Amino acid sequence: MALQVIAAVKAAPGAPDILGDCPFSHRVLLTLEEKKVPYELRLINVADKPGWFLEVNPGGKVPVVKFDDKWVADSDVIVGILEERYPEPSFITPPEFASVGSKIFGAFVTFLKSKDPNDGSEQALLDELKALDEHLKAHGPYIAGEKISAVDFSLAPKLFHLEVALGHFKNWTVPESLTHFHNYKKLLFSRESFEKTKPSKEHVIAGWAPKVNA
Ligand SMILES: N[C@@H](CCC(=O)N[C@@H](CS)C(=O)NCC(=O)O)C(=O)O
Ligand SMILES: *[C@@H]1O[C@H](CO)[C@@H](O)[C@H](O)[C@H]1NC(C)=O
Repeated sequence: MALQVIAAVKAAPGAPDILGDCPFSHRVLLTLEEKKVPYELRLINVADKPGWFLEVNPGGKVPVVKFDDKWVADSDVIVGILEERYPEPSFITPPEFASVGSKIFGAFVTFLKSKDPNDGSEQALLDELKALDEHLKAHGPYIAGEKISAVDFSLAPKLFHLEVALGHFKNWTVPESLTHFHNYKKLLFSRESFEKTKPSKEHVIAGWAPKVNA
């Protein structure tokens, strides 16, 4: 029998007993939930990392997941192992779709931190969102078509951060005209796995505040 899987993920800022606001942690939890892998959850206060956590994971980043007796860092690596060990249901994204939407998170963070409305960062984000909308129009409703896959589980938590943080700090919303994008977002955010593993909006805002105000 396989040993228990343990997922160590970010706790909420200032609330070490509440599930936190790390999109990479969220992605791993979504994959565990969707594959129905039983797991033990451990919340890590990244402002005061416990000794055992730094011992098994000297890099100090969350998420880390314990398989058998080995702790593994990095959500890409973790998701790959989950796919190998728990192949059903398969969430393998066809390689031609694997990088769709991959520039959105970086563009979002640049725009969020920007203090100059004329630096082009809003347009750069809009361009990435439009490209995703067009992709979804041609191939949707998910990135790889009818079937949800790993790339969607990676992107969904990032889109949640984008919506919450830009709404709060910039009173900014994704244009309604990007209808395929909005449909996609609704499909993802309404999944049971997403509802169960998403951070609260307050904690997403608290997580970004120091970076926005830096
Ligand atoms: N490439 C890593 C990124 C993980 C990452 O950046 N984690 C952040 C939280 S979202 C973290 O642990 N930050 C705390 C720190 O670096 O001390 C992954 O995909 O898992
Ligand atoms: C936020 O944006 C909406 C729509 O553009 C506008 O009606 C509202 O006045 C804005 N609120 C603030 C606080 O700027």
